[in-house]
Amino acid sequence: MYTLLSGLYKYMFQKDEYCVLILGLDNAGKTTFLEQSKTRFNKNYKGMSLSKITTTVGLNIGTVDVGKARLMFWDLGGQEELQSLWDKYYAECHGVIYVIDSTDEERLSESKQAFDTPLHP
Ligand SMILES: Nc1nc2c(ncn2[C@@H]2O[C@H](COP(=O)(O)OP(=O)(O)O)[C@@H](O)[C@H]2O)c(=O)[nH]1
Ligand SMILES: [Mg+2]
Repeated sequence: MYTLLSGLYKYMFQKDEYCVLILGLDNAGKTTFLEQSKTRFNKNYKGMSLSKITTTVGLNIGTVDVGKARLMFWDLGGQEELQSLWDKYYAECHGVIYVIDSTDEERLSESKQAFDTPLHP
């Protein structure tokens, strides 16, 4: 009976959690994307002003609830030294968002290279 009730409770109230990685070169706009998503989907969240976003050091986690799903966004630093960590997180996540600065043509090939690396560790 307990299992049945707790199962029902979970079904009704618990959200399915999914981890989504946000990858891309440094300065591509990953943190901006995360802040914008939180502002749009979390009713009571007052987004931090976009001009205040500075380089992410380490890991920046943001949670967004969409319907019955809770998305946990992992915004990883894009600096070269941190890229080696990507594949560790990559193995554990449900989805990946890869951010590219389309106006930064000089770094497009660098971005492609970084994109390919964690896919073939
Ligand atoms: N014009 C413009 N600037 C952006 C956009 N997204 C990010 N930026 C700017 O690009 C810079 C780097 O953004 P940030 O989110 O810190 O990049 P991150 O290093 O990938 O987290 C910041 O100065 C942002 O304000 C965008 O869509 N349009
Ligand atoms: Mg950042």
